[in-house]
Order: sequence, then C-alpha cells, then structure tokens
Amino acid sequence: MVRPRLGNMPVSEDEGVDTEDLISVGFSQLGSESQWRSANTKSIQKALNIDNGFLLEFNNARQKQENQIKAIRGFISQRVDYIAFSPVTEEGWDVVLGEAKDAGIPVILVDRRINTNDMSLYTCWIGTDTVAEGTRAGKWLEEYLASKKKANAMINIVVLQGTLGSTAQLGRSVGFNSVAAMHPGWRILEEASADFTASKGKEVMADFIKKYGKIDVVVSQNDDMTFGAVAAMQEAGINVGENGVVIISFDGVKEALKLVQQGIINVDLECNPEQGEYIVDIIHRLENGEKVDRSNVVDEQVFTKDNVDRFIYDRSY
Ligand code: GYE
Repeated sequence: MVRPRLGNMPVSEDEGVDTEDLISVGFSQLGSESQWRSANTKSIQKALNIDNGFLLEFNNARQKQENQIKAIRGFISQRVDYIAFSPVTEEGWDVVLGEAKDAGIPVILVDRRINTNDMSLYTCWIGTDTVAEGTRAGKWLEEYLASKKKANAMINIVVLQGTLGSTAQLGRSVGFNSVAAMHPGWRILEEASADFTASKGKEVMADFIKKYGKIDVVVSQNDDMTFGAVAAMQEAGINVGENGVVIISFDGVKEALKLVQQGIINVDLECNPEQGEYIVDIIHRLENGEKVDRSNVVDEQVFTKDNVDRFIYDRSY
C-alpha cells in the first residue's frame, strides 16, 4: 500500500525504516487522571510502536474536550492513516469527526464511546462494558447483603461518580441503578462527581461524611477516587471494608487489589486497560480490507478477597 508522506511527522532514526512504510496513527488520549489511564496509555504506546510498523503521534488532552478536538484537527491536517481517541465525554463530536470523514481518515474509538446519530462517523469502538460492570457491582451487593441476612435491610448508599457524561460514569450508574431499583431498602443518599481522581474523591467523601450520619455502602466509580475516599474515612475514624462501610470500586489496578487482599475494598469490578493490542489487530484487519465488528468488548473479572491472590502477582499496572 502506498502511503502519502506525512508533512510534519518525524523521520525515524532507525536505519532502514522508511516512515512511508509505517502506518501512521494519531491518538488523542483524554488525560492522565488515574492509574487505569496510565496503564491504558502504556498499553497503546507499547503496541503501536515502530517495530510493529506504526508511527504513533500521541496527544494528552488533560481531560478537556476542546484539546481533543484540536488534536484531532492536527491529525487530519497531517493526513495520518488512522485517528484513534478516547473521548472524554460522549456528546459533541459530530463536527470534528465529520471533518475526519471528509478527509477519508478512519476513526477508531477506544475505551469510551460517543453519542451520535451518524454511525458513519467512526469505524468501530474497542472498550469495556461499563453497564455490565455496574450491574455486576449491584449483583455483588445483593448477594453480599443476603449472605449477611440483610437482604431486606434499609441501607444508605453514597456514590462517587466519574467525569459526568463520560461512558464509564454513565454506564456504571445505569448498571448499578438498575439493580438498586429492585431493592426498596437501598437508599442512594447522594451521587456526586469526583472526576475519577484521588484528590477529588477524598474531598467529595469528606463532604458526604459531614452531611450524612450513617453511610453503609460507598460505590466509587474508579479506584483512584476509592483511594481518596478511604483516606477521608480513615481520617474521620470510620472503619471501612470487611469491618465497616462496604466499599465497592471499579478498575482493579494493583494498588487497589492489595486493598482487596487486606479487606479494605470489599469488591473491585475489573475494567481492563490493556487495549493497545486490540487496536493493532483491528488496524491490521482494516489494512487487509477485512470487515471489523462495530463493537469490540474486552474481557473482565470481579475481584474479591476469595480470588484476588490469583490475579495480583502478575498484574503489571
Ligand atoms: O475506570 C477510570 C478512568 O474510561 C474506563 O476512566 C475508563 C475510566 C476508568 O479514569 O479510572
């Protein structure tokens, strides 16, 4: 396949590698808000490297949609072969993706999704089923309460949400709330966003502690917010995990799995960040003229003290 030369792409210093033979990919990462995100970035940078035949132009948007739009426009003007990106929130992508489409550049969504009526604006999506993760969290709580003979008890729940309007926030909320709706005793006292960061997780949790006398369960939509929330509760002298407030977390990064081992986090719903190889596979298939599935879901686990030992040691993130 003959590729057009890229205006301002660096020329490889590796002898014998001509950038014209490489597949150029512009990737707009939404930010570096969490340990999960760092693992996701690493996976993408490792998979899309020169030795694999890729020339990766990587941009970090620092959690701002306007930065992502700017980066995507840059990729279009460089005439990259593919644009891939993790959209920070779901709305507002039609115009810039219309520009990519007009330029004939295929777009691959990674991790999060977009909301659009025009399905021709992207080729496919690779990510995790966040609604299923939320539902698994609800089901786990149901079984946990039943095992404590509290199936019909009144319980007070607070929810630390991720970035509002992001796929992970929307999906995990829909999934968990669908189970909560079947339990008249589950009272969600408040849901508030802590933007997927540890520092905001601590702040929002401290605020919940001030406002509510009795909290039985914390649902925290990622591990980083959980770290902050646990710190806030411990500072306030509140017992957490096995011997106190039930902690439900999402992602399953190594640091969190250690807290599962210690009984501080009761359950962690895995969200798999290692998506780089999936992107490579999809691009190779597109290069061969094959059809690819519109939705590509990565496998995931549920971690509790009972099974976590099996997974923790070979976890690289
Ligand atoms: O759970 C969180 C991150 O979109 C699935 O974003 C991802 C989420 C992940 O910041 O830690």
